[in-house]
Amino acid sequence: MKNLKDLRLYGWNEFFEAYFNEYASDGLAPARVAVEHRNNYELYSEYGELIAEKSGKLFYNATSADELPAVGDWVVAMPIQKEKKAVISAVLPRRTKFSRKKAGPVTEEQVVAANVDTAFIVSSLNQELNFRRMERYLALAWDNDVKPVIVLSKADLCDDVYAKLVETQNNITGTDIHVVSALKNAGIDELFKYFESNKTIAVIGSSGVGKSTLINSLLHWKKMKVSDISLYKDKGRHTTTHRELTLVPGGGLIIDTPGMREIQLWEGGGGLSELFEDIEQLSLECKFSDCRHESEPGCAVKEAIKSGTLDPKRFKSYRKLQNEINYFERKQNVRAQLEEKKKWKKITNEARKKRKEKF
Ligand SMILES: Nc1nc2c(ncn2[C@@H]2O[C@H](COP(=O)(O)OP(=O)(O)OP(=O)(O)O)[C@@H](O)[C@H]2O)c(=O)[nH]1
Ligand SMILES: [Mg+2]
Ligand SMILES: [Zn+2]
Repeated sequence: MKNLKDLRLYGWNEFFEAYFNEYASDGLAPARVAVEHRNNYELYSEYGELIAEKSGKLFYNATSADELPAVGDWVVAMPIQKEKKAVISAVLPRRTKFSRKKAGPVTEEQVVAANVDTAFIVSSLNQELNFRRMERYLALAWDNDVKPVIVLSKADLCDDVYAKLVETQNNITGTDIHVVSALKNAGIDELFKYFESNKTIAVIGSSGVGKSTLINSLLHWKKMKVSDISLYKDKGRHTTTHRELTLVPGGGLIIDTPGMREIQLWEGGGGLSELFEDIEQLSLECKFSDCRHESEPGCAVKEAIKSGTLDPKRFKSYRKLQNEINYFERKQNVRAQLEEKKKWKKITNEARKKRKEKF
């Protein structure tokens, strides 16, 4: 790679350029995070591939994990060309991101993939399909301005593919659904229509559903590490341990992610109303504008359930998602309060110290 035109193949555009201009001084270069390891990163840059560490300043100034570089991020790097290394000094603002709640006592955002345009949400056809989980992934994508595409994998291991496809179509609306067998390279060609030069696709889904195998098939079997299925019986095993961004032949980029055992929603809002447009539409007809669809009179949602036009199961999952979003919002507030407290404690301590010095 020699000039910025090449960086465009990796997703570089005016959006990032505008932010990078603030840093554009001698010795600093834009680069995209291709691989995220535990302690360092692999970057794509004008100088080729570089192994990079975070600068101390970036690390110590970060108040939460989501401020650190994630795969797909555009970063400001100081390349050490001779050694093919670099130091990352800043993360450019993200256009979009796919994140989840990080396990731990306090809710923390973990960015699974940054600057993603489309997400392939993969479920395996040799297991029972979990539509509630698919809905959560969809809501997560919509909330983050990422276009979701449902991919049903391992068609070769399923003998009622058509029935499962119809069942999925009945449960999931508003998004494309594809059936593939990566192992047999079946249904793969149709996925290429989502790839465009400089657009990024992330592959998301539980461990073992065949995300890496799907990417291998898209890359003509040249890249990802896949393990034997027998290993999956041993619970807790993830084959893909880091997140990785690769250029796809013919244009576009793809990000492999380690399987998520559970995804938790991050940020509520728009995604839910888009996913449950029918319910939102119905609530407009409720007598009270703040109707909670519980025991209020003139509730159009309850009426629709009674008359059979709204599946009560669907209403239940709407409720569940809504509660979950509320829960995370509350948890976030607690965290904000704690941080505020900590800040004031520091200020009072310092003030006290100063006073002591005076006397
Ligand atoms: N029969 C069949 N097996 C498949 C197919 N796709 C994947 N597999 C197998 O399923 C197992 C898991 O595949 P992976 O691609 O590693 O799954 P993954 O989703 O990347 O898993 P993690 O990296 O742990 O999140 C491997 O043994 C694959 O060979 C398929 O289309 N058909
Ligand atoms: Mg994998
Ligand atoms: Zn109502």
